[in-house]
Amino acid sequence: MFKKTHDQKYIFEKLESFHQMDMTYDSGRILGSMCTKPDPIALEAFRMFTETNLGDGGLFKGTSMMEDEVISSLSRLLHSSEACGHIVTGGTEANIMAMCAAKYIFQEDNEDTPEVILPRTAHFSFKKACSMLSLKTVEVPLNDEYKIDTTALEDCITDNTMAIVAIAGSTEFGLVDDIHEISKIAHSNDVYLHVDAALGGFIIPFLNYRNKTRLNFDFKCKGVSSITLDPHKMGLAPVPAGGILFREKKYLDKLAIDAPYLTKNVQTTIVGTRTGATTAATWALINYYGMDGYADIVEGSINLTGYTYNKLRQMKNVNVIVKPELNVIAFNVDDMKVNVLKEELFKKGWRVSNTVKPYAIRLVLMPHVKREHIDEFLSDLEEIIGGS
Ligand code: 0PR
Repeated sequence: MFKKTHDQKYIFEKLESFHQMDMTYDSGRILGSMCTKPDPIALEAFRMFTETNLGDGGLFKGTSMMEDEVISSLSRLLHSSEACGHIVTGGTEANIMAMCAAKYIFQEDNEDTPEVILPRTAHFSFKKACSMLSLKTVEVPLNDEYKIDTTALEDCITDNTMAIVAIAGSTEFGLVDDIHEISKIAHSNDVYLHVDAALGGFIIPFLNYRNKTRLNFDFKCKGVSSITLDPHKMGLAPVPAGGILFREKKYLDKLAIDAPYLTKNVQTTIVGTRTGATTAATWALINYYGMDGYADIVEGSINLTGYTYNKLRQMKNVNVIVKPELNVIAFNVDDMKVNVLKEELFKKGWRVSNTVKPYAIRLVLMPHVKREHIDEFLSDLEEIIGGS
């Protein structure tokens, strides 16, 4: 028996008091998060694999096999039969891996500073990636719809262009760039194209499947080299679950590092020791829900987004910035500063986020947000605006 400093009762009471301070998704009050309450089946699977380590995959052969199966499923979801990649910690790590692979490819025949073309709507993880990898950023302008202006894209390409980044579900507005057109430009100029579908990757395929949208964003587009898609966003997996897929194994192989003393002597991830638990959670979710289950979940949130959008548009003095394409809505209010409105909403218990260009309140309607929460939110909003 080891000596203990405190008994279990004390430990768990303390833990409970920390937990009490947290917001919960169940409250329906978190309206600005791209994460959501993990699905029970995912949690069950997660618990089964907490001692696994994909960083030493030879010890955990079943877990490694499971990761391969998850990657194959995601590859098929994104219209490829041979894409390869990993389940990682999130969209940030996935985006850094893509930028890293693109840099190594660029450096095979160019010694100049690599340039990355990206829109200002790109997530700040690209700022991290560009800073860590010493990449120069070139900002491609947006069109009136807050999407990459494809007519301006070709002018941004130089001999030193390392990659173009396009977004399928932008952080601020949930908008999808014209990836079909961008892919054509990337392909004809022989430039690496990374699609950040951290949010949209677990939404768009299911909307397309139900014929609700016809958005081309994946490996069907010939010029797309890699895609980020996160199970811990609309995939309903617990954090930390991101996904990175490369069109061909040769791209992933650029990241290979020898680990000669381990059971698998090569690693192609940034992280060394890494859990298999989120891979198990993702495996369980994909195989449990399949296309129809996910389509139902996604449609629920998209329909609620449509409902909220229509209600907001009917409200006096409310301006919705752009018609939502996925599950994100940004709006502001005449004669009321966004930070004031955010503060008033905060006082009423709502946790919303905001966009910057233009300033607006941002709502992300994840599956934990239900119609009754939205109705209550809208009524509080009405009251705040009425009293302004
Ligand atoms: N790419 C896009 C398009 C994103 O929106 C995000 C994060 C990332 C990449 C990075 O993903 P990770 O955060 O998994 O590394 N988007 C969310 C956001 O900034 C992250 C988030 C999630 C923030 C939940 C707050 C929150 O409560 O809104």
